[in-house]
Order: sequence, then structure tokens, then C-alpha cells
Amino acid sequence: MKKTVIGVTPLFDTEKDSVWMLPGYMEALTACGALPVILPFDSGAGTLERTLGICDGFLFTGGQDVSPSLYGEEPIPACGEAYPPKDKLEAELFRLAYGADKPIFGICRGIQLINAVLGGSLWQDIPHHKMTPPYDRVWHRVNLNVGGPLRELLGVPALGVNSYHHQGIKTLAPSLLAMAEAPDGLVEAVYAPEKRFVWAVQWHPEFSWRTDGAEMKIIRRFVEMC
Ligand SMILES: [Mn+2]
Repeated sequence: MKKTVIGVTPLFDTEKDSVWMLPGYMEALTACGALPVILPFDSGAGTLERTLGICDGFLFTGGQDVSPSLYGEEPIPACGEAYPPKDKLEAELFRLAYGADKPIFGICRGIQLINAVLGGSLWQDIPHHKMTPPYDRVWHRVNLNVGGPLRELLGVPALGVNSYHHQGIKTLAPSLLAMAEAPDGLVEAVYAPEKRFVWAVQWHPEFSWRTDGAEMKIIRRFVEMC
């Protein structure tokens, strides 16, 4: 059987000057039968077009804060450091993949990046959403919106999720709909109703998929749609 190839956007450690990856992304995709491939930061001529041809779907990973310039703001002091090559790669790759209606899944920074590129904005610093390790624990509830595909997939009205983020969606992009919200009103999962599969979550299934069947279902649905 031909394996589904998932392009995974790279992480970068500026202190070690090193490309790196959280094993959870790779292991969860592998456990669902996919072949995850870590992408390069290069978004030069021809690279992304070829990448689009090779990959059946794309995972937009966590990482540094999205540069506020992507949503037309100046950084406030509490905003974390941006890594411009990741912003550039992910913004360009997302636009191409979204235009081609390729399946896309965003996690943490991924939901923020997708919302910003599609014209939404972000809170640059929010309290109460940054848990301490271990991260495979429930930190808060999210309510799953009636009629949303996440509620349809899981068949429950609410879900316990982990929470390791200090930014989040402020204004939702026009082409996205919320499908899960925290009790404080923060949008924690979105989808693009006009696309085959563009989903993103603010929590971290890469930490909880082994112990939480709902998180595994979400990743499996992404792979199935690729
Ligand atoms: Mn949260």
C-alpha cells in the first residue's frame, strides 16, 4: 500500500543553530500509517511547488511566536521572539497548499499562523493557558461547537485538552469557523468550511495521542483525508 506522505514544517533552535523536531508529531503520524517528512526552510523558486507535488498533506507545527507583522501589529514586550524563516516558509507553503485544497492540520503555533495568514489576528500574550509538564494531562475543557466537524467526529459536547500556549486567536479569519472554544471564550480549534480538510487546534495532540483516544482520532482523520 502506498503510504500517505505528510510534510511537517521544521522547528528551529536559535541557541543551538539547529533544525529539530518533537518526536510526538512524527510518531503520531507514523502510528496512523503515514510517512511524515520534515521539510526544509528553503522556500526558493521551485521548492514549494515540488513539495506540494510530493506531499499529500501538511502539518503546521508549534514553535516561536508568529511575527506580529503577519497580522499588521507591532510586537508588545511580552511577545516572544519570532523566527522569520519559519514565518516565511509557513506563510508561503500555507497559501499554496490552501489554494490547491491540500489537507492541512495546524497545531498550537499552527492554528495561529493559519489564522494570521488568512487575515485574522492574535493575542500576543494571554494568561492561564500555559500548563506545567507533563503535557499529556488535561488542563482545561473545550466545548465543541454544534454543527462543527470536530463535534461530529468525536460525538461528545466537550473535551479535556492540554494547554501550553501564551498566544491565541483574537479575531478569527473570515474564511475560518470556530469548532472548539475554551470556557474563557478563547477559540481553540478552527476549520475552513470551504476546504476539503483544513483543521487546526490550539492544544497539543502530539503530547497526548498515546493516552487520549480523542486526540488519536483527530490525527487519524487528518491522515485519512490526505
Ligand atoms: Mn488553552
